[in-house]
Amino acid sequence: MNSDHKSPAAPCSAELLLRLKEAGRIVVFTGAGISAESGVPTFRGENGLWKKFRPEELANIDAFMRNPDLVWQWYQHRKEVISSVRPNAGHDAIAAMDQRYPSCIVVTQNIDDLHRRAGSRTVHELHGNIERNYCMTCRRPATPEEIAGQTKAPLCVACGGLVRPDVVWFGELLPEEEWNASVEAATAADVFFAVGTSSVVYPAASLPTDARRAGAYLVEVNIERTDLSPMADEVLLGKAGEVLPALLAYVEH
Ligand code: BJW
Repeated sequence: MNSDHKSPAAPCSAELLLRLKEAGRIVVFTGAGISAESGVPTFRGENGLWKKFRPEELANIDAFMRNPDLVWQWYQHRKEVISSVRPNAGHDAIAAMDQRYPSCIVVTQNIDDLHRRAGSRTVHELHGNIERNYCMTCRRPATPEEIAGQTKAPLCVACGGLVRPDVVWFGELLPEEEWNASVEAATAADVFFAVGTSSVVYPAASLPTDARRAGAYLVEVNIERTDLSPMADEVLLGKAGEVLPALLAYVEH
């Protein structure tokens, strides 16, 4: 049932081709790997360039309270990286699925907005967005002008509280609406793609198996096998920016 697809002649199995030709509802669940080819480092793995810092060390509230400026600077640096890059062929192929299918919902763990920039219309961001910031005390959103050029964690102009990035750190709840919409989409999907994620961070990592249990055909796209691979119906090994465009072209030929 589970197969790693590596045939040079066809980018996927006959089963997946048929499923994709007949599918109405596609869900594409993405992680840092989808943005790697744009030049955004991943968190983990061989080329996980944030490995200088383990995400568990910086992406949590205790780290921020202990050293707000360090965590703030990490996010400012990443924001600069993100604003200097463009969506890649993987993001573009996913955006093209919006035209091909009655429903194509993107559920992303990424905070980089590259799916929307590529043109995907329905994007649920499970871990927030690096462009937004808010006051930890009064929860007022900080405007881009208020935080522009701040090299230290800024204080809220309304109440003096500490301003933090609007992202989800370890131990924090995911945004309820985005999470509920993602579970609903996953459990209604005909085909569910898990693209460029190590599938180790929960509860997001439960979506692929929830989808499969509810009847979706589960396809993993990754440069290497992960903990999810044994549960997938099909594993397409390769770069998302190569695998996804080839797959789409094959379905449309
Ligand atoms: C390519 C490629 C190419 C490369 N093409 N592929 C159940 C069991 C165990 C633990 C828990 C559990 N439930 C909750 C937990 C605790 C915790 C957790 O999961 N811990 C685990 C690490 C053990 N989860 C949480 O704390 C979550 N909250 C929560 O559960 O709340 C309830 C609660 C409340 C109170 C107490 C307890 C529970 C919140 C998790 C928040 C995660 N936040 C981060 C930071 C976001 C902001 C930011 O970006 O800074 O999210 S951490 C980081 O990991 C980030 C990512 O979104 C997330 C996932 O990483 P991702 O995207 O998979 O990236 P990588 O780098 O890991 O993988 C990249 C992959 O791409 C690799 O596989 C490569 O091979 C591949 N790749 N190039 C295709 N070109």
